[in-house]
Amino acid sequence: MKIYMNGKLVPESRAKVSVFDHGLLYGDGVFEGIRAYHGRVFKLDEHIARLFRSAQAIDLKMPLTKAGLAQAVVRTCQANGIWDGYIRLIVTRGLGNLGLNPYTCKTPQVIIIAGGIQLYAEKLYATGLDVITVGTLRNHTEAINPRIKSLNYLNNILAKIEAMNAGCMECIMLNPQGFVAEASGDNIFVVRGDTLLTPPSWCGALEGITRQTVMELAPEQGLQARAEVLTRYDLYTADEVFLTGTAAEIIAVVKADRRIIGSGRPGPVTRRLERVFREHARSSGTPIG
Ligand code: PXG
Repeated sequence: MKIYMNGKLVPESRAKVSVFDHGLLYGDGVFEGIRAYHGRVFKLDEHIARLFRSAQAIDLKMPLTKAGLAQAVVRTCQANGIWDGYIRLIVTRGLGNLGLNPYTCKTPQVIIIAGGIQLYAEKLYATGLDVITVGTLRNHTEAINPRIKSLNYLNNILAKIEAMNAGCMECIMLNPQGFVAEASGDNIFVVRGDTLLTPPSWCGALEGITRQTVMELAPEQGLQARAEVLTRYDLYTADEVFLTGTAAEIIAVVKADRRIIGSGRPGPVTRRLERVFREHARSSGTPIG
């Protein structure tokens, strides 16, 4: 595998990061997870735009332009013969010293890994997920804003640990006010009749690219979609619940806190959106060439 590192494609064995990189020392950096479907990079410009916003939010100056970065992603896919795959785009604060001060780091490191993807087992799409709401609250928006897709994922990992130890693959995180925020690595939607509801970003949700795509596809399916404040009541009383994310795409949630949601099986709206999303993903995007 060839890894893109700061303008060069290097063999995996030489793709090394310094122990003084603040990405390692402090989780100081930002990233994106992107999919390639059928020889095209899905929503590349949207991912790059979000990465630049994340970088701006942590006062990290991107060392290349959006167009330059998009080209680097495509180049990395080409070099690895990627047709269907998963791309991890990482920007670390770069080399500094052992102190916190980010301004000792002169050059951000840009790393692109284009490889395969580990997905939820197909069976889970057929049965739906069983989730719990966890005690670990989503970061307060004025502590680490969840709109920043940063390398500091401990908040999500602590939530994931609770979920795994309770025998669940995913969990629902609440924000400090008790409102539903998102899952540990996916956004959440509630289906109520012909309406899709998802928490607004100020409730602690990442502005997910898959979430946005679902909201754009909804009207063609006769569905309304909007951001709304949600509580656990809304999960327990929903017709259907599903999660969205680059890796998961769309996956049903059929149980929350041991309570059965709707029919207890992936519902018709979720199944239709899964199909429509897959068709859309496989027929759009930036050609790898
Ligand atoms: N919320 C969070 C906290 C995420 O990390 C999403 C929502 C979905 O956003 P997109 O843009 O992908 O629709 C994510 C996605 C994993 C994993 O292995 C998931 C993500 C990042 C890293 C790993 O599940 N992010």
